[in-house]
Amino acid sequence: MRIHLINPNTTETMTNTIAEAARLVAAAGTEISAATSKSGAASIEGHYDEAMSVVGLIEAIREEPAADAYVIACFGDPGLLAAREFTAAPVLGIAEAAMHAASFVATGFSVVTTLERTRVIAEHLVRNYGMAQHCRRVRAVDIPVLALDDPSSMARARILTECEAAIAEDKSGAIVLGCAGMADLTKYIEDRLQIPVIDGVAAAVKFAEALVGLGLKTSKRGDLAFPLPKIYRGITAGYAPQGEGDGAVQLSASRIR
Ligand code: 2AL
Repeated sequence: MRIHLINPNTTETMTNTIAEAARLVAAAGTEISAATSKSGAASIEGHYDEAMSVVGLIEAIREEPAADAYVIACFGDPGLLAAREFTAAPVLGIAEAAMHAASFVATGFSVVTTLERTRVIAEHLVRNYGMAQHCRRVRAVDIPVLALDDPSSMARARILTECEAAIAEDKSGAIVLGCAGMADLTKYIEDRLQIPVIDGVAAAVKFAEALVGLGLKTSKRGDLAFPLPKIYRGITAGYAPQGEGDGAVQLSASRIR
């Protein structure tokens, strides 16, 4: 099977980190392809960044209609339900996948994310996903996404300290890493703290493999049915759904490039 990973931000180096984390856990028969969004923000850290990322995300799915499943590799899970409307293949968000995985291995978990403003987005997801009973707290280290890789940000040490606080203060039994750019930190933190540390990229890949293995597709009954064909105006004109296609809806031929 092939799982197509989409980094909905436009930073290629981050896509490489994400793809590496995915390939480390993928089963022998699973091929991981990875794409960086062609439009939108260099990092997604707020509601506006998220909204602007959705067209690039849909474009990335449209370009790979043959994938067996898709993973949206950004912790805000931007455009998750829109993507599920657009294709019949399973679509996994990394926040959703990580929180569910954490709830299987601990009665309570903490999320450790990047910026303070991003913390609110994660809190909204906790509630939307029905995870409020399992998530004890969402914490932020106040490091921008693109600074995670910069040694001067001391990201590793600061994230580790926040995870220690989650264990001591929140009494959490597991940690959910709240950014796709933290995908390479799982082992580092787990080795030091000896509790389950969940990277959503890895969790989403394994859940995607399970769903494909079960032969499950996204339901096309009700609100996740393919988008209705209709007129779209302005800069979205090229994204007007034309009706059902081969796994994904056909977009208008006048698509703006
Ligand atoms: C993210 C992420 O995973 N990628 C990105 O650009 N922003 N999320 C976050 N919580 O900082």
